[in-house]
Amino acid sequence: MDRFLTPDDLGKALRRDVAEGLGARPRTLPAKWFYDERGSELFEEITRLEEYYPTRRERAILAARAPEIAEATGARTLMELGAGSGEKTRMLLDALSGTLRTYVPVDVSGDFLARAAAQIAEDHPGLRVHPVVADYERHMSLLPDGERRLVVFLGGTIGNMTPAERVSFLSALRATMDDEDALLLGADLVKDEKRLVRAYDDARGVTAEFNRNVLNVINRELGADFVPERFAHVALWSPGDEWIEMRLRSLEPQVVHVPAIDLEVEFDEGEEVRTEISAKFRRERLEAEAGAAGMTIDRWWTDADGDFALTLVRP
Ligand code: AVJ
Repeated sequence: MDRFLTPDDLGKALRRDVAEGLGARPRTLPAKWFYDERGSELFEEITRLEEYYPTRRERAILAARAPEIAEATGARTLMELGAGSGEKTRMLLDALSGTLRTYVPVDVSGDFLARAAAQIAEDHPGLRVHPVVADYERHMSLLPDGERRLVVFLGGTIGNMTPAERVSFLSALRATMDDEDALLLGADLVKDEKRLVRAYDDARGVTAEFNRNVLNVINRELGADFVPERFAHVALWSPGDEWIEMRLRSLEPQVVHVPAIDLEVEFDEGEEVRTEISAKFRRERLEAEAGAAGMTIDRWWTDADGDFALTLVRP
């Protein structure tokens, strides 16, 4: 297992993000801090909600197109960014079994990676499994290369980045790619606003709990005294940006202390913290961004309803 990120680095990054994000107005927190053990469980639960369509749609596309993906790429190395998609990974590994030699899962959580990698290795004797602990937004140039590499970035997680972040992410990835390499990218698509908002504001309140969980993470890791129930979950569509925004809205005037960074945060009643953006795409936009990063969209597959796209992007 390669490590480009220690638990200590992660702690530092959290302190920096919280100091910057809560120390200024409008208040923001990066979406990546949702995913401690509890947050990852809640996200799994979200993927099973009736309202949350992306996971099911992407899985259906993958099920239909895995043989074509194998045929088009002949991948010998499969590198998965954010290795959290167990079932989808297995579908790809099975479809690529004719050519695949090495599987490289990349994640910020070493514990999670070790468990996932051991399971994959057990289920695929003969496959070389090479887990890498890294933040793909920061360590792209350090990630291992490999012959005929297929990089997969699924789930629509690219939507958590702003347009500028997406282009720098894609450019950094492009710089590591050879002509025979490819990127398999999952992207959620622009659709009816009501369906989009429902997917991020489900009736049972699982997404609300997921959203508030970031406050538990900050309490535990930085000794803060957030009372999550004093914040309401907000999900809204921003038409100009074409993204869903999740926010936490302070239900009352309150002061929160974050001792690890010696920060005191005053919230007005109704003041909001933006906790996530989840951009939704149109084909032209993704083509333009891939183009800006020196790549082209070679294949574009959607589900029957046109809800979600799986695309093969090439240098
Ligand atoms: C895992 C980032 C793709 O943006 O849809 C689910 C996370 N947030 N519900 C998304 C999420 C609220 C999800 N991604």
